Amino acid sequence: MSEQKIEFYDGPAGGWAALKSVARHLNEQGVAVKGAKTLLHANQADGFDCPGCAWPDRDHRSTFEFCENGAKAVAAEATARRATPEVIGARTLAEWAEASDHELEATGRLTEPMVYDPEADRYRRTTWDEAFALIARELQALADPNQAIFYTSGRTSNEAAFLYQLFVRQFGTNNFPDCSNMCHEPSGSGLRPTIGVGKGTVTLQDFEQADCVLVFGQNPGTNHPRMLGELRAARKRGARIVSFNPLRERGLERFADPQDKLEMLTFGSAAISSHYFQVKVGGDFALLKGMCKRVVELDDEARREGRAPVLDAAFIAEHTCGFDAFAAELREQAWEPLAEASGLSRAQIEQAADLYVASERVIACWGMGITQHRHSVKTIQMIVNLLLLRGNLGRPGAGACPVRGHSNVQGDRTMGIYEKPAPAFLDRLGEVFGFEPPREPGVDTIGAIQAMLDGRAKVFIAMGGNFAAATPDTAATWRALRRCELTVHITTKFNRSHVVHGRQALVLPVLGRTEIDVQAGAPQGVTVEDSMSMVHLSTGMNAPASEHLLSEPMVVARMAVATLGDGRTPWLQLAGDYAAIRDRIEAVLPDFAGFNDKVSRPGGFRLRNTASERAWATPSGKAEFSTHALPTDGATERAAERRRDVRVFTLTTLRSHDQYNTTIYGLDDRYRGVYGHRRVVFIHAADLADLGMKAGDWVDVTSLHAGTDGGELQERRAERFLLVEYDIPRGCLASYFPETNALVPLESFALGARTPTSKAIPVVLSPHGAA
Ligand SMILES: Nc1nc2c(c(=O)[nH]1)N[C@H]1C(S)=C(S)[C@@H](COP(=O)(O)OP(=O)(O)OC[C@H]3O[C@@H](n4cnc5c(=O)[nH]c(N)nc54)[C@H](O)[C@@H]3O)O[C@H]1N2
Ligand SMILES: Nc1nc2c(c(=O)[nH]1)N[C@H]1C(S)=C(S)[C@@H](COP(=O)(O)OP(=O)(O)OC[C@H]3O[C@@H](n4cnc5c(=O)[nH]c(N)nc54)[C@H](O)[C@@H]3O)O[C@H]1N2
Ligand SMILES: [Mo]
Repeated sequence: MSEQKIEFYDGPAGGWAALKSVARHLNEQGVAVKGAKTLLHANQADGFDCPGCAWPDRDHRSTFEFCENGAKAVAAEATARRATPEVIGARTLAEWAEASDHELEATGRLTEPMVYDPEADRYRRTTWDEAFALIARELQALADPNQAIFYTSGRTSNEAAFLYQLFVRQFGTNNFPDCSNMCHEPSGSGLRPTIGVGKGTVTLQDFEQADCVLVFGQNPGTNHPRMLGELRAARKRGARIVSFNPLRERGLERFADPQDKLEMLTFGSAAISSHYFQVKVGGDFALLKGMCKRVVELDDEARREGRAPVLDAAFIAEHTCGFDAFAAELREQAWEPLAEASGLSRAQIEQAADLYVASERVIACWGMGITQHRHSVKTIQMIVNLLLLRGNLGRPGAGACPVRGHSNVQGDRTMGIYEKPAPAFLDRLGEVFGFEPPREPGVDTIGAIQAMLDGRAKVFIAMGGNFAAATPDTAATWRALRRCELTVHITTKFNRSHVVHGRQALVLPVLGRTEIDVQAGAPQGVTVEDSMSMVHLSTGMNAPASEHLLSEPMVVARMAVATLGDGRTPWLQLAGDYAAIRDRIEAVLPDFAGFNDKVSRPGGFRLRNTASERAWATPSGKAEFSTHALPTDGATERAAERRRDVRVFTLTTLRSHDQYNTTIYGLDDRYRGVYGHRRVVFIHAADLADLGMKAGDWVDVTSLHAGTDGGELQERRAERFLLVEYDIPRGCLASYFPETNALVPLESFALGARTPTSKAIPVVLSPHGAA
């Protein structure tokens, strides 16, 4: 455990500090030797896909791409610690409920299937046969298949995901909430209607050619460290890197690449961002609209003065529709409200737009700072508008780059893990497997919580993830899970979701991606799709953590056989040979033609992306400009109107450097200067002074939710947070998730995507313990 302190960090991201941190984590996990060997196989042609994030690999044959947080993810899976039934059964669940997420994670890898024993209030060892029999019994007992919910987290491989959705649809429901609902859902919802694909359009080669990269609401130093290598190379070539983030993030400022021997030996580092705009939390829509307005105005001016046009008029005419209405509305839009809502001055917005206009080839990247807002879909469409204005889509060095989180979250969606599947996909699935798939849309994450809360759903099965900790409105989610007849977790590590359980509960341990997976005597590889639509093979090389582990495809196959019988689909045969699963994937999804062959080549292949070819799969056959008025329904403003007696802030929730979503590796957040703490609130010095508080004070945080319908003001509370002075705009606060999830109202989500608004929560601070 590290010493507790708050200390400004002025070193670069990466560098020696990153190597030191990896060494410490490897030691703590007891994998110093084995772990180091494992790391050398991450993201190589014959190795496994790094479970750390969905950023693509430069070249699957290149020497090991070092990444501190990838190394931590690998070490966490390769840990020498074992959470045996004896270790877990040594405490009652009432006792485990007192343990922190960090302690649950530290128990190590699960080794055997366990079932909840209500009399003893403990988990105890069970057999796989008994576990599958229990699942089958409970599923068969349901009056309606829609009473069961099947969650997926984004580490699940294509093969496991494909079998899983097939089983669940044969069972009869589209109830597929997934982590994407809390993550990049708005990116798909925003992109599909405007450019015809719900995915990013760029590849790594585009990063080599871009002369400007815009980074909105993303912290790559922690969450996508390998992306810093691309940004650094671009910067060294002279490209502009323009960051838009309320917080000063060290990883967006300076980076020392551990791959670069000279840089390491000389303690050198490279600047990342050439420009940094500290937009206010939730201010991106206004900022982007202002940038678009400026681009249109510059073009108007250039035309008046007979200079070269600023817009790509030929592209707009040939490839887009809706431009005239869009431009007309922008010309009418006043500057003042844009400046006010973005937290930037008009001059700053104009400067950002001028940088955009001065660049020939522009990539726009974005992360959770954009997606987890009420108006995230419109904001993403405003990013598309900005790109369309100068033809920055579907040509080299330019495009849209939503940076995905989980390493196969994009692939899971491609495989059909989706509560609103396309009819054409269901038609093909039904044809290939000879059944009639359910057509009624299923529940998403918020819908699943509501269905469990009001008793419509009774069985909850999770393929990975940590539903109890990742979801909003912790109190409501826990009530929901506890109302279930049965909760089942297919998992590698013990976590909160196993402690907050249904009347009956199973914890089923599976192989991780770094482990050798032998089926029918032959080692198997799985496939994954990264953020840039590259599909490639991943083969584990460590011995399994326990002899009792099953692979994820095998768990699905055996659930299916137990529940449905094996008449229609040769479940066990498919789970015994993943190449056979890939053949079925190819039969259902035309983009996977020649799947086994293509994926056997080093580096794999890229799925077709129509937008990157300037073929627009939209109803109009063109890329669409979207005209959106500046929203006037701010949650913070609404709450402030109802509570004029207190100062209402906007809280955004983020990841620290030592966590992987709900997995807490350690208690440090090195780049933000926080050591030994997780319960912190970052706040501007002047706001501290206004409140009559000081850094180091402990506060309670209360969120205020005023619905748009004028109903009762809801309050939710999270207690005991340390105030940390930080370079963040006034009126904005930041804190870590999942500790703050209790504050996110279930009813507050992105319009058009239903992603919880965990990046903009209206809150008030009070001294800790005060009434
Ligand atoms: N090591 C590690 N890697 C990870 C993960 C992890 O937990 N740990 N998680 C994985 C997953 S699932 C995902 S989705 C990604 C997440 O990667 P990110 O998208 O980087 O996620 P966050 O940490 O939530 O940080 C979002 C950034 O947005 C900024 N921000 C907050 N609010 C706003 C806003 O209103 N506007 C703007 N412009 N910026 C804002 C924050 O200051 C922060 O820098 O990372 C993946 N990779
Ligand atoms: N307030 C707030 N809430 C958020 C966010 C936020 O920024 N703020 N971010 C949201 C985002 S972007 C996401 S993606 C979600 C994440 O939601 P989830 O994906 O549900 O959560 P994770 O923490 O990634 O899941 C970790 C667990 O997965 C299991 N696991 C790990 N590897 C494997 C494997 O190989 N196989 C199996 N079967 N299980 C495995 C382990 O038990 C581990 O404890 O959280 C969301 N919640
Ligand atoms: Mo995510």
